[in-house]
Amino acid sequence: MIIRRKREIYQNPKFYLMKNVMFSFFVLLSLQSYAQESSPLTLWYKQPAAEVWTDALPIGNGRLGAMIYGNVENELIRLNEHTVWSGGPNRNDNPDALGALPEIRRLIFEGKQKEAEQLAAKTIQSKKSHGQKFQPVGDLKIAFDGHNEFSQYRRELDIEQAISKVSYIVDGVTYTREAIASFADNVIAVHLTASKPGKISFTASMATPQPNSTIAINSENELTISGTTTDHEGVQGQVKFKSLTKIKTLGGSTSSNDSTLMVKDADEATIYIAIATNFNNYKDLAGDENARAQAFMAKGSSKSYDDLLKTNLVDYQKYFNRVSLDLGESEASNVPTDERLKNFRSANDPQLVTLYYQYGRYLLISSSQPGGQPANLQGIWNQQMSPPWDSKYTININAQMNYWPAEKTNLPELHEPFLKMVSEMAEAGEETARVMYDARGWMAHHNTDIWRITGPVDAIFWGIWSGGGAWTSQHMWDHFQYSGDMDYLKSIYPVLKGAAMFYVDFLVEHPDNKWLVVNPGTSPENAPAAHDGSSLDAGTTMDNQLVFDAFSAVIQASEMLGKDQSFADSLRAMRDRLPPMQIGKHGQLQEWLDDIDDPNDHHRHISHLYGLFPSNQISPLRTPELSSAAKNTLIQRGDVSTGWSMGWKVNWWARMLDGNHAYKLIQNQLSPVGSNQGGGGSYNNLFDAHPPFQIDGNFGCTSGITEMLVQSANGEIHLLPALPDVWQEGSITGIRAKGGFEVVELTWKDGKIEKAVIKSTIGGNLRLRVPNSLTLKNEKGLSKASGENANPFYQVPVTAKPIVSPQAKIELPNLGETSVYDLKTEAGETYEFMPNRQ
Ligand code: FUC
Repeated sequence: MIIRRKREIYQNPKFYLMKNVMFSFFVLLSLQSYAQESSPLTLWYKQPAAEVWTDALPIGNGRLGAMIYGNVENELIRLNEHTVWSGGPNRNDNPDALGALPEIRRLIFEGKQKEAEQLAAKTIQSKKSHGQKFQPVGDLKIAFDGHNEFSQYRRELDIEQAISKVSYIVDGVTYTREAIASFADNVIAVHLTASKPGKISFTASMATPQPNSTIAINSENELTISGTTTDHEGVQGQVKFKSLTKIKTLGGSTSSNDSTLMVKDADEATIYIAIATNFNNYKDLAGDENARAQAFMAKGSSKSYDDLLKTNLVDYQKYFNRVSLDLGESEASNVPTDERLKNFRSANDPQLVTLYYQYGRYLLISSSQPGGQPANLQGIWNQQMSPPWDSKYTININAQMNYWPAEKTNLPELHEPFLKMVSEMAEAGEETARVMYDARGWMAHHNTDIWRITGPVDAIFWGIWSGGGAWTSQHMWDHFQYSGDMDYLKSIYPVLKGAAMFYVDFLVEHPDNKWLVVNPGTSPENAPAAHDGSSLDAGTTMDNQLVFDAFSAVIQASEMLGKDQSFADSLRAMRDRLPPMQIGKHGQLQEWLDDIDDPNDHHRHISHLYGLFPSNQISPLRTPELSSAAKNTLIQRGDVSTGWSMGWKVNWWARMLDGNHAYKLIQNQLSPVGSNQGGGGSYNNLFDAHPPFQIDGNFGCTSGITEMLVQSANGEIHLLPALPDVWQEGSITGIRAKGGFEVVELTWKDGKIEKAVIKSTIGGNLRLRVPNSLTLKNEKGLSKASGENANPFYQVPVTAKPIVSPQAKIELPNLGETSVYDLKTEAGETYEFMPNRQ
């Protein structure tokens, strides 16, 4: 409270004099109780980030990103803008694919995968760009002469308010710095204050790793970086960017030289940063970066920091406050975040889980805003000209994982940049489907970038995967299923249909068993030893699951829209001819068509469990044998893995209804990087560590924690499906479920529901599975569930019966008791459920 009161007073200029007198008093008070007074949803540290980027703290507004180091004497703020990418509009298809396709298919069907791979390397692998690079803009450096000796240092990121703060004392003066990324005005604002007047003196300068750039001071006395991004793999760098930095002070004086702005003896100062590019869309770079940056700066800098802050709180909390999570408190939360991370495995610190959970939502709000680019491999935060994997969009898992929390954690608007990218890939990928595979519809390989390339990326081992269209378009289907918005379904139907259409032409009949299979296909990034290390195969389990989903979405959509019936019928017939899932001799879910999985394979990708999550083709309740096989596979692969793979595993164990195992993975993920014998973990700023930093694991874990508490994928809403022993009491609010439902509140005690409040936005049958028997408060109508769920958003396509190896030992899941109810709901009504204590 003290911190917030301080700001209210501070915001009003009338109080300025009074402020100076009272400020020291407040600061003294507040510093003493800082740890207790700040929101529990705060990352905080006792030391600056110094040189370590993954110690710095991220802010962003979906277009601009900044990493704030909190260094006392030499503050460093590393800047990003969402469209600063190397290269320019380009395609990377390889038209030689088409001629070689029959031969590659024949070789694979004959078991000559290695030969097929060699031929595909020559003919399918791209001879052009393998994707462009997301690049940094540069650094703002702020030097504070004489601040080398300081005390009472604290650095924090308050994710409830989206403010980064630094405070410390030098010579009896308390200095504070706050920074925000304004959503409404598209500037980053850094606000510098001191507890005594006239104490703010610093010099500000810029640096950039961009080679084609200049740094200067313009006629407005703004620090500028003007540049053009670099060429890469034969594609000319064409993104022009402009960064403007302006300083406004209260009191004191400002001056400048060629490349530095100086502030002397001011009472306070605000630094405004605006960045813009010429990027209009993936085909068009005709924008005017100078005019744009100037317009952002003019608007942003016309407002005081406090005005920007006030608006920002509203804009940010509009999203953030929709969900709250309470898993209890403990003493373990009283130390800085980096120490909590070290202690987490041995301490009971449920608030670190809630912090990490909400941090996933904070990061999505900060890196993905409507109209902007989707969060890439590093969200929107990157300091390197050549970041790992170009910080682009790997669409065989990583980019999708970024958006797993979007619908369920009540941020559906933030899904938009990704969904827009899917429609753009659908445009670009039509040519790829036609030129490379003579197929209608559209497809994408395993990576894309800001130019929406859909041709193969990287060596053929990785690049040949063809499921990018099938998987990413499921996000559109999901977005529809959560809202039930029929207009939206109409608008995306062509994209869904195009993704399915590709397979109508691309599937081929397997010569032995007559199944329809993807050939050449892969199970992303893995290869069975039996194929001489070649990843190429026909009818891999994940490919079959993806085609199943691509077809099923169109079949259901065509029913709902009452159109394309004969096309849907043809998809039904083809869907029936896909290979069923198979359970192999080790009791595993087979990754390949043949029973050749190695039970000692610990590969991070377990792509054939796509069917368990994010898809719903496998479930302990509906397909118990397959679920047991999936469990055996998960156990054989082991827990140790890269960060994103841990994030996926949290979701898998949640879907397996095993909360304790899911929690074990959370423990792994919330461990300092390096402590999981070769696996991933977290950096001090709670960024997910592959390692290196990849943001997908943050988002994956936020999704997984939600899946432990609320699921709606399997034909019903399941409350508390995978509660671990450590979270026997808690509450969550605002979680969305398919079919337009919102779990407005869910409170539990001793692992049983105390109260559940569910809102229906579009009506329809609510089928509810819960751990304890419930009654409906003040109302009638709750009945034991019977038959199929009549709600159209809860129709789960029937998974074919698996083929089971005679050697497989399968132990069927032993599931806890649950009650299942049906309730007919009305649009706009809210229903409250209480324990049935009779
Ligand atoms: C895939 C993964 C890697 C990494 C990269 C971005 O290639 O196999 O682990 O996540 O994407």
